[in-house]
Amino acid sequence: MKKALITGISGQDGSYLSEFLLSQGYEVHGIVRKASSFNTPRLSHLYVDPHKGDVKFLIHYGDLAESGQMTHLIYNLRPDEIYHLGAQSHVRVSFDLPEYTGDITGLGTLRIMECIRRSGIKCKFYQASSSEMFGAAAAPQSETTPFYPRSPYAAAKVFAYWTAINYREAYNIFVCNGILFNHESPRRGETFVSRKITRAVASIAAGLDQKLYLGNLKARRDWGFAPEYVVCQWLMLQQDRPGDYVIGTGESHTVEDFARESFAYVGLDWQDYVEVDPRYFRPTEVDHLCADMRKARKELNWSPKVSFSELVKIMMDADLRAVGVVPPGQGEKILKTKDLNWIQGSDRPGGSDAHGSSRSIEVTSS
Ligand code: NAP
Ligand code: F7E
Repeated sequence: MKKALITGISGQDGSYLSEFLLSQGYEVHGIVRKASSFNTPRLSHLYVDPHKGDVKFLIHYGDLAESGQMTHLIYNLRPDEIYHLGAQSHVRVSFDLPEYTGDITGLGTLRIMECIRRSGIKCKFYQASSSEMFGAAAAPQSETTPFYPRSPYAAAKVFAYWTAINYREAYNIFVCNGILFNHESPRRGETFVSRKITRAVASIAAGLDQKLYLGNLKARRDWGFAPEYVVCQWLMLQQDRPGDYVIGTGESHTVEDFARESFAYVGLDWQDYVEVDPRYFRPTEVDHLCADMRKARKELNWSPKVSFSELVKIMMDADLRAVGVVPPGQGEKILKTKDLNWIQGSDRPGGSDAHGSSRSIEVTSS
């Protein structure tokens, strides 16, 4: 049985990737930060009390700022594959916490690469690189487009990208960079613009709110559906040779488009509700990201099945249910047609509860 270790397992991608790997018969280990409050709502449905035996999903405490625990874990677990998804991943926040972002998002990768090298174990490594690294480079962006980072987050990811490649070349470690464009879902963090919009529209539709305040409405992003993207992370590590891949849909839309589609889904006009608050502007913005993902199409035989307007409907249905409104249901129907039956949360195809559970995961010592 293959063993995988996931950093950032409590995040959007980590939770979907766990479910996908479990469906493939893996034993899945993940690292979570110690918090004083409940920080694993995306994982609670996967948790099985280790006392029950034959458990395939195990959580360990760790922090990307601390290499001791990571070395201990990697050396003792000897995973076949490491998916490094942990990061301070919010671009706007990185302008306020540049040093912290550099430490966790940039140096965090170096720490894990060093753990692998020094522990001497043979494992494959996935680095969660980002389209943000392209920054001001003209769209569409491919694996050969030069990077032009426009935030501390993007600069940290460029450092991590090259660090990963250096360890591949210097120490012959199987390392892949997935250069993923924006991917969203009902599990997306609530301060990223897609989820901020769908949650606000659901609240407004439920009569709980009146306005949605946003920043730059003109920024264009290539938005895809997160469960499809974690499959690519796995696919990269199943290839005969390591490589770096751009993953996206090849279509871009503005923030305004996202708001328009979301409000229209519940029969509202976005212009009646959206106001611009310049406090959400960024010191330097990334205007246009759009993937040229021909390499992934050819080598991984992958292409996305969920379109932009389908993504909006899937997220809207989930957020409407979360505030107790029966949704139009188009998103839930779409989800059933996309071969994503490995999703286990309440946002699974055919599931209809609000996402999340209040069951805490109790971490045992590792
Ligand atoms: P996310 O939801 O923000 O999850 C980030 C994860 O990293 C969380 O589990 C978080 O733990 C963990 N983390 C943060 N700081 C940590 C620390 N000091 N030590 C250990 N863990 C820490 O991000 P995501 O959307 O799943 O994205 C996964 C990865 O892909 C990230 O590296 C992100 O930068 C990258 N990426 C994302 C996208 C996208 O559109 N989603 C696109 C390209 C690249 P807590 O739950 O405790 O905060
Ligand atoms: O912003 C604009 C904002 O924060 C998208 C991360 O997963 O994807 C994500 O980074 C756009 C930007 O994502 C608001 O200025 C307008 O132009 O949802 P976002 P991001 O910055 O693209 C990349 C690929 C990653 O790697 C990152 O980890 O939307 N925008 N108004 C707003 N953005 C936010 N957050 N909030 C607003 O009110």
